[in-house]
Amino acid sequence: MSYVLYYSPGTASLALHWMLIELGAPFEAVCADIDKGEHKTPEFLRLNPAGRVPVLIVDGKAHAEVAAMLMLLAERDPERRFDVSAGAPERASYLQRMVFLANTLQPAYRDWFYADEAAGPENVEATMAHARARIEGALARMDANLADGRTYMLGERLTALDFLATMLTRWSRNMPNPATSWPHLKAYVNRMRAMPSLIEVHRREGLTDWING
Ligand SMILES: N[C@@H](CCC(=O)N[C@@H](CS)C(=O)NCC(=O)O)C(=O)O
Repeated sequence: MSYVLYYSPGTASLALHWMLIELGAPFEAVCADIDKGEHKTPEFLRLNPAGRVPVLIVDGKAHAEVAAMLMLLAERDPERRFDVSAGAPERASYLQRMVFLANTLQPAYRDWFYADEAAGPENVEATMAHARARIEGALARMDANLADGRTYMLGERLTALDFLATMLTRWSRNMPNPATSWPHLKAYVNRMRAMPSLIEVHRREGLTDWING
């Protein structure tokens, strides 16, 4: 079971890159640097017509969408270490939170980082203000979820949800209110940042900020 991951440093591919390392799964990492436009080449567009990273090759077929691929990798792991299977008591929370991150928090970041996309270059300021409010609202919800003292997003077990959640907290690092402004999220982020596999993915992607606090 070998995978190929097309990634660009520090982007939406990081969660998958990190999970592949943590799983110890055999994989090849191919850099498609978005700063160099390598995600818009005809070869890359054949893999993902949307021209976005990540792309994960599974059994010879290309797939996109980081949240979906995290869940897929988790369920394909023979030991299902980070999976929350159908029928598990936390299954509904797992699905709800994964989808919340993927379709509420992540698109708000898209508006923050690609602020001319939603309403044109003349509305960048307003787009960013709205995006910031949505991001902060979502981070506040994540913080509230951790207020009962749980170690991970779903409780005491690391799941696919944590790979997505942690990556998305990282994206706020240069914002006026980074995720670490919320006390429970700060403690969570610090726990996750101590994971050797998260440190390792930063090393492999050549990233030095955020991981050291
Ligand atoms: N919905 C996609 C979004 C992926 C995405 O937006 N990737 C960004 C990097 S974080 C990208 O490829 N940006 C380059 C571009 O849009 O041109 C996912 O969750 O995988």
